[in-house]
Amino acid sequence: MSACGLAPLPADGTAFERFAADVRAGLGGPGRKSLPPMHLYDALGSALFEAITRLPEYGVWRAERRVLERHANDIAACCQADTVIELGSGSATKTRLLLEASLRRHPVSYVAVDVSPSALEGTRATLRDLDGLAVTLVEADYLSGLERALQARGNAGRVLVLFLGSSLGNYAAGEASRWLGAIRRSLRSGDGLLVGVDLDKPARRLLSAYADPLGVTAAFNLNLLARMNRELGADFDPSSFRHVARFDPRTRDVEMHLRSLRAQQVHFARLGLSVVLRAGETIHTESSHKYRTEELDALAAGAGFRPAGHWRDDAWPFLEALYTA
Ligand code: AVI
Repeated sequence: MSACGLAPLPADGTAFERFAADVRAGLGGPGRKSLPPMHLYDALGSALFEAITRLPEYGVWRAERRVLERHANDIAACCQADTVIELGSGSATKTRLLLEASLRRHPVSYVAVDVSPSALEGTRATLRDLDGLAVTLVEADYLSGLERALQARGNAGRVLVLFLGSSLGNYAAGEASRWLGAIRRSLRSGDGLLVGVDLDKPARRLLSAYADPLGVTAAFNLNLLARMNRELGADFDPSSFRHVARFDPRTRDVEMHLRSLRAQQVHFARLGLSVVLRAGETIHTESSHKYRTEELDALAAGAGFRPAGHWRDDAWPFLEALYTA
């Protein structure tokens, strides 16, 4: 503990500055309160997300694992990548299936990019015993991590970028196309991009995935308040908020919010910031878009990618799509 009784500042000053700036922008102004979903993933948030992937109601993770269990060999054959760069590697359990299939063909290096050091530790542990795989871990946000990984690629070889787990769904529509454009501009012709997205499905199934009966997703969401207390010196009382999941069939987004159960004022000791919440007011913490296949193809084409393969899970509709730069 430091002299003021707060936990020490995070070692990475830029991560702290980014969190502080996002809180000022998202909670300090007069409009709808909102925080970027990347801040859900501190060490505890990453562990809670791992728990979510094991919930029977959250079909997303298992659907992608089934696709990779069935089709990793075909995907590896289509890509022929020498270097695999994964954005948001998490526990890398599913990635391992693809790396094993690639290593059966030729040597591969793997670069994992994640904002969470604990997630990168999980990546390392999962891949520790994969013979012949050179692993590099990059603790960074996706774009700067991708740039760092590509700087090290040298002249030869083909790169495959992995963006799995429906992480693209956490970007707003305009942001998703800008993001795919940024990836495309950083790649060379012939490189690949493998994207996994959750597909549209009935609201009932989606809502039970994002408001599970055990309350694991609620804890994942409420942990953001606890994180602001720990890192920014805020005085949120998490018991005066409720996790809310809503599905909007027009946008095909599942939205997560934290609803304030009473009128309250929250103070951030480290930011010199006070935030007023009305009873019933919400903080939007995540949108999870549910794609259609043609929608993803159009987005990728708009960014300059050509389609190279589609693999689907039908039990929990999910799409793994390969594109070539
Ligand atoms: C990481 N991301 C794709 C997950 C999703 O489904 O949008 C995060 C998540 N939020 C609630 N449950 C899982």
